[in-house]
Amino acid sequence: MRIVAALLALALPLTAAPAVPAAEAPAIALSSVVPAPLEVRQQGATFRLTDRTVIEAPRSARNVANRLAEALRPATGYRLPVVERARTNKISLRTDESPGYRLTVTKSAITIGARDNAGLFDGVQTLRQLLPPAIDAATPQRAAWVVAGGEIADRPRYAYRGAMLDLARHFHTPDEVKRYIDEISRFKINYLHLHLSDDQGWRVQIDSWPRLTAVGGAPGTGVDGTGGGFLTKADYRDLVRYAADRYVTIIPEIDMPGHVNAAQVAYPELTCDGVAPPPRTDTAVGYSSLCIGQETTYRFVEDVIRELAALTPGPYLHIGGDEAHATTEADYLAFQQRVLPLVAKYGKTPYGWNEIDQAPAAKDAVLQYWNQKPTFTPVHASKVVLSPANRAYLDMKYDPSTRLGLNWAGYIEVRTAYDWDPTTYVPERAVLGVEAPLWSETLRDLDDIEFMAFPRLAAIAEIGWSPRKDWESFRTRIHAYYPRWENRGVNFYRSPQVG
Ligand code: TNX
Repeated sequence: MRIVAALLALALPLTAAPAVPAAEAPAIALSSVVPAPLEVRQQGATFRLTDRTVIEAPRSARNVANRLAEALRPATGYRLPVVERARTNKISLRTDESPGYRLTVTKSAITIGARDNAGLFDGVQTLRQLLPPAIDAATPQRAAWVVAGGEIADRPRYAYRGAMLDLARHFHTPDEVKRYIDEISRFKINYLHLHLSDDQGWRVQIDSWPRLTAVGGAPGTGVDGTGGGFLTKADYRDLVRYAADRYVTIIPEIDMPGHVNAAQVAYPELTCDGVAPPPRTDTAVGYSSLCIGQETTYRFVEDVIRELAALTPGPYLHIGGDEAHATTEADYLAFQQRVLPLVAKYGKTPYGWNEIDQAPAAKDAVLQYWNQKPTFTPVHASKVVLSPANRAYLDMKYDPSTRLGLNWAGYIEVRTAYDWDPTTYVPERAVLGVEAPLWSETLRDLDDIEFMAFPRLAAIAEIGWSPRKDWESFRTRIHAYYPRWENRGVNFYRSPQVG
């Protein structure tokens, strides 16, 4: 920093300028990134991106290089060609042995090294935050595109850093989901869990049971009779690909044996009495259940799991399992004992809300802990993703004046979302990671999603990525991030706690 300041002072005219022109603002500190990087050493000369800079990458890292070029071209207006070899004035991506990624900045080059493309992509996200916020504008800007000299060696605390979107209560279009993927992947979130069915609607095409979407995805199937819609298989595959290009793995969830009213409206044979229930667009929970003793139920469940597994390159398939208040305990157990192994039969790791742990078959499953008790001891499962509702639920209001959201788990201001640790709930060895769910009862469009997600999603991302947490530091860094959201038109919440 001191060196940069000295160089700038030399470059300035001796006749006192009123202020440092914006174009010559000092480079951003390497330690200002969200989530906080593990090791940072700031030293040496800055790198300056110019109209001659090139992006150097082996063919295997072409996808990451293209993402980087796409991120930098609009605001710089530079060509930034992607090449296989370059001598100098380059941003170089290379595979090496660095766990996580290593980012090195010298006068002549920025180098990002990682073992795989996911690591390189994480390094690219860090680099984007080291350039001036103007880099996030959609049109060419006048700015000094400098990056401070030094090195960042960084890697995630947990392998799983997730976000969840509820497409069932209100449908969100593929474009909205893509915009959300763009924003969450900037914070190194690497899983997006899609809640695809609930009492109100069914949001993914299943060929063997076509009425699920014909009826359950019809217009008006959103809460209060608004919205509606569903993802065709083509839409879904396209989303999986879009996410994978940003190193985000999509996890599909079909919620059962509760939260199934929409399926039963479409197929009355999924009820015990064979009578279709009325469609529901209110927000009550816990009143519907599949018919546990009936074979049709398992034919349905297996068809759905098979078709979803075929759409899913990732390891996990989420079967819900929460709030099955209309299912007896014995029935719930019998259901999970049959259904959890079905997920494995189609090559996926079963994943469910913490209730599934009641079943011995949850032994090889991942549990998503959404309860609020400060400690949790799984009986059968050994891996847990932490989403405690009073900390990680992005649909809770920030405070009583928040226009959107619910408050059954309390109010979650940014600091409340930030100030907790997975290991106070379960031992470190049981933690697979963290996830921030966003339920959509009150959310209609992308503006609503963004307002509830940001900045809290960044807080959860830091819990998942960084071993050390410090509120004062996070507050400062996320505040400095605001202009980036502004430049991209993201409708984030300006928390009084952040300043
Ligand atoms: C509880 S948390 C639910 C959802 C609701 C959410 C609203 C969980 C596993 N189930 O059905 O949408 O509360 O905050």
